[in-house]
Amino acid sequence: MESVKRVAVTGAAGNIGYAILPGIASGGIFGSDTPVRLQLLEIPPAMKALEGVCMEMDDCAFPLLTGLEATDDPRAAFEGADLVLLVGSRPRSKGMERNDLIRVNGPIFVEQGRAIQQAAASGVRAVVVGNPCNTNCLIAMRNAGDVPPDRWSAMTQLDHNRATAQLASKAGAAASDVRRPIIWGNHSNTQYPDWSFATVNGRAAPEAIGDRSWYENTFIGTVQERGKAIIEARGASSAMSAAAAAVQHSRYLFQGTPDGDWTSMAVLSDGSYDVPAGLVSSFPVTCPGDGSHVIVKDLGMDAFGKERLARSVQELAREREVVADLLG
Ligand code: NAX
Repeated sequence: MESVKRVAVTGAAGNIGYAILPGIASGGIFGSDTPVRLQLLEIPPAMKALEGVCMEMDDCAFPLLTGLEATDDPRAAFEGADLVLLVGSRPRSKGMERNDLIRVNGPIFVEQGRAIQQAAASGVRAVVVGNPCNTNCLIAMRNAGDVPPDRWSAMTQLDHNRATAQLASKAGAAASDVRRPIIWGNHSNTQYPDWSFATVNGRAAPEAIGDRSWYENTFIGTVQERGKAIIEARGASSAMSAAAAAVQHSRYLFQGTPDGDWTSMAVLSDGSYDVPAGLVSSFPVTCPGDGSHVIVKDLGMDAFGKERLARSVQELAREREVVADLLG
């Protein structure tokens, strides 16, 4: 048996929180030989619901779960954490603009960034799911001075999986036959889901599918707007698929991406692909499995792709301006 890993989850009584805990407690991130301790954070009005979630977790009797703690104090939740999943945030309410949401949620990530710096394990990795996740990640990172920026990422794995599923369905293939799609930019409807380097059963996706018009007029919009379509159909936002993606993103960090493949993650730009350094943008990344991620370099993007990415990056730059005073 490996040593116990401590995983903190914020917003643990929410939709995604409820769906993510079994995946973590059954070894989905660190593997089936590594016991985990869960440290769950909620706000005071949700503590009663969290109590119920903990009762259910007890009733699952997961063999790998060696501890379970519920708290409304961020420092207690992040104490000694090896991995922090920042899921909790306020949802967008009716009539709220994206900028309002950014302003409402920003302070949560200032406080939680500071608490991670103060309390988490020295090698902590933090994964931001709560929206707007790229900018929230930037805020938390900038308020956690001693935690190096390469320990942070925000989740575009769900978008990556949505792109994979759409390509597989169009090609009449299985999801496992599709490799190397890319999500570029912001986790918003300006993101650029890119098939240029994807393969289906080893064949270039544009060639295997052979329908550029479908790519430009259907695929990109379907992936960008998938979250909205789920809300319309289910009456609630994606939770199962988001939770599965967050477990997968974290597993890649700690166990590596598959050989010859990459995934998409929003990470601090180093200036690659003309994304200004200092923005948190989605890129193709590989993970060696030690908690780190490496941006895949020098892919030759075409003019269409560059223009799409630039549009999303402009949105990220505007979001950064909206929260400039929260960046520590
Ligand atoms: P819910 O509203 O069901 O749950 C959020 C939970 O966070 C609530 O229980 C709330 O009490 C808690 N919370 C609020 N403020 C908190 C704080 N300061 N500290 C700790 N907990 C706090 O939302 P849910 O459907 O679970 O979604 C959670 C977040 O994920 C949202 O911001 C959502 O937009 C975002 N998503 C991100 C995705 C991504 O791909 N990056 C996809 C799915 C999802 O939309």
